[in-house]
Amino acid sequence: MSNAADLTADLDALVADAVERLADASDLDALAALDAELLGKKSAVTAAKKQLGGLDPDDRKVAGQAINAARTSLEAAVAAARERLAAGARAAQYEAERLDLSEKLGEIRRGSLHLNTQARDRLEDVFVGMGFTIAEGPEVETAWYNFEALNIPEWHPARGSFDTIFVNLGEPEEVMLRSHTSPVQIRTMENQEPPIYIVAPGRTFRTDTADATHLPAFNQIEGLVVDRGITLGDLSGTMDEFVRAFFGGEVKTRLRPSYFPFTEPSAEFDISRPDGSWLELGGCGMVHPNVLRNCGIDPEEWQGFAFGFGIDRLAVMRYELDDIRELVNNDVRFLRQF
Ligand code: FA5
Repeated sequence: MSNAADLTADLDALVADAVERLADASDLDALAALDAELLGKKSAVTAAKKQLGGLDPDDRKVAGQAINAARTSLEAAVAAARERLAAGARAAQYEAERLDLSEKLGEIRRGSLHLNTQARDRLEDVFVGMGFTIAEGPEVETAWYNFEALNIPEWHPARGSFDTIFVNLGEPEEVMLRSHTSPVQIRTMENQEPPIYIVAPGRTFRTDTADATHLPAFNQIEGLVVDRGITLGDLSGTMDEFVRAFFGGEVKTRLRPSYFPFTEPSAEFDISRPDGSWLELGGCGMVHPNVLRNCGIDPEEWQGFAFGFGIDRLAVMRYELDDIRELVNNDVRFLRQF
């Protein structure tokens, strides 16, 4: 080193060159190598410091300040480069680990309510619109509610026609899966003073073998009206109004004389299919005086009508299905159509 002025000029050039190389450094490894080269034990600034002793006192002071200034500039340039590269590395990491939470619009598939649920909702809407309220009862019933209170004593042959599934509880044939929704009539009349206008949709069970029109677990909707001066005309008018609201204008209806122990007179209620044939939808009739008496209601003062329809069969009609079993096969290709 010749003198302080030369040293200062050399250091300025070193700093200028270093700033450029640091700006070019492309990753943190390259930066670490430059850091060692510019500021480490074998660096130019360290070597210059070692030569200070050979200078006269005035030059030494000037040179010392120049070396310190160069070191400060180099340290600042290294720190700036490190910050730049670290920010870049963080951004690259964020990008690599980013989760794509946006929706893939092409793959959205919206589910829909099961046909039975749609039919049941619609039934409820139609009857609520006519002033009825919704009632419910348990799916496991006793012989009293499922049979006896409905005027079907133990010896009555009609018990056999219900193909009942019994539960192994209590006396033999005492507890059962309800074979119809009619027990809800009894539970309602026990708990509610007339006038009564209710419908009760729900699951029902029989030992029936599944075929095109039968399921062992199916759904019914019960209707019960108890009021003063109710006649067969009210029943027939309600049925007509219901069919008009549920199916629209095209469906024809007919009442066929029939027999149920809990109604007198009783009828079977049929609706016309598109091919002209008739489908039995359910039974109906005027509530039998014995049933009213069993619930503590005076048949001299109050009269009523009741009906019980198969909801699954209503769904078959409404959605024009060939086979009631389609409702429970759980074939999504079928269910997606609705
Ligand atoms: C009854 O269950 C009476 N409780 C109906 C009733 C209520 C009459 C109130 C009078 C007053 P029935 O056994 O006919 O009646 O059944 C009524 C309807 O349930 C049938 O018309 C049919 O639509 C439906 N149903 C009966 N068994 C099945 C089955 N296995 N699968 C699908 N639907 C069925």
